Amino acid sequence: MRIVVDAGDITRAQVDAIVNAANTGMLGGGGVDGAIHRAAGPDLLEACRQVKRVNGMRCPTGEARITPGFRLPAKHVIHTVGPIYTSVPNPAELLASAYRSSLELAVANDLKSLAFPAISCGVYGYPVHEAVEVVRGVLTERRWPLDEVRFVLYTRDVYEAFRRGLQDLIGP
Ligand code: AR6
Repeated sequence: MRIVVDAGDITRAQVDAIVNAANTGMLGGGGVDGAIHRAAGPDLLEACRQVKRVNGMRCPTGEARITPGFRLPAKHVIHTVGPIYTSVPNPAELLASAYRSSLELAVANDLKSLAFPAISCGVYGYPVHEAVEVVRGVLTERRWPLDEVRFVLYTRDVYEAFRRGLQDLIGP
């Protein structure tokens, strides 16, 4: 599996699925979530509304759900919810679970390429250097039967932290 770290806007990524850093209600928001909904068009919101709610949540923290990508170049969106860093006793476990659930859902749907943003590293306040260590752990905990996992990072500091932190895993 090739691991790629790119700077840029994830809504333009040409992969089988892009991952959205959503919230448990899954009806849109700011940051990367807002950008993905704008680029995909209104059908994405409707598809999210159709996702079954359990205990009032469409996607509990650490889990993932899949929808079509509609107007995006990516055929699918995998919505996951990372932890609010200071609101839970076990943020690393929940962040790992968000990445792992997204990868597992991609595999279960026979997808081959996936692009992630820096989940929880925006308004949810996860320190980026700690987040990169969590990402490393999930990427290396098992063999993932995918062709490519890409990280598309929007700000320079986050991009550089991912590049440095995943240096030895990044393919040619
Ligand atoms: N492409 C790639 N990354 C982006 C883009 C983009 N177009 N736009 C922003 N980012 P955030 P969170 C980066 O706040 O911390 C939403 O309101 C951004 O710079 O989007 O998981 C949801 O609805 C940052 O590095 O997600 C939730 O309520 C990273 O994406 C809440 O925010 C994640 O920042 C989730 O918070």
